[in-house]
Amino acid sequence: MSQNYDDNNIFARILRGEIPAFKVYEDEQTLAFMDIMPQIRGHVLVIPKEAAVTVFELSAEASLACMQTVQKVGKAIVKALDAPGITLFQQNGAGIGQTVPHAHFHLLPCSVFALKGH
Ligand code: DGP
Repeated sequence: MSQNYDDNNIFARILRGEIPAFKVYEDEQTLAFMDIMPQIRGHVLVIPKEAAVTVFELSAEASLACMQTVQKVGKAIVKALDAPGITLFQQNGAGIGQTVPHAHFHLLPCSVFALKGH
């Protein structure tokens, strides 16, 4: 478990089934679900089951598992929405805007420049 990991963060609670989420994919090491505050229709989050606040603490195995899930889910989003592609981004550190202290990857079926705030 990474240092300073808060076991009660919202994604840890989703992983334990304490809070509902619209799940789109799950395997032994990862979970993908719809973002509750989508930047655009089809905004999905991929998270590791491993307890890590940022990617800096993520093990090599969990990192690989996350990327494999990003590939699977990203392709499925493109197909389902007939999207032109996927923007993949993720934030590490509350100081730059990470709001949930469990590592996560955002998948968005649009250009990053089409997002709110740009
Ligand atoms: P970030 O700002 O990069 O830490 O992104 C956190 C994302 O998590 C943000 O887009 C909103 C989403 N989110 C926060 N709470 C919940 C929740 O309870 N359920 C779901 N599905 N998404 C959440």
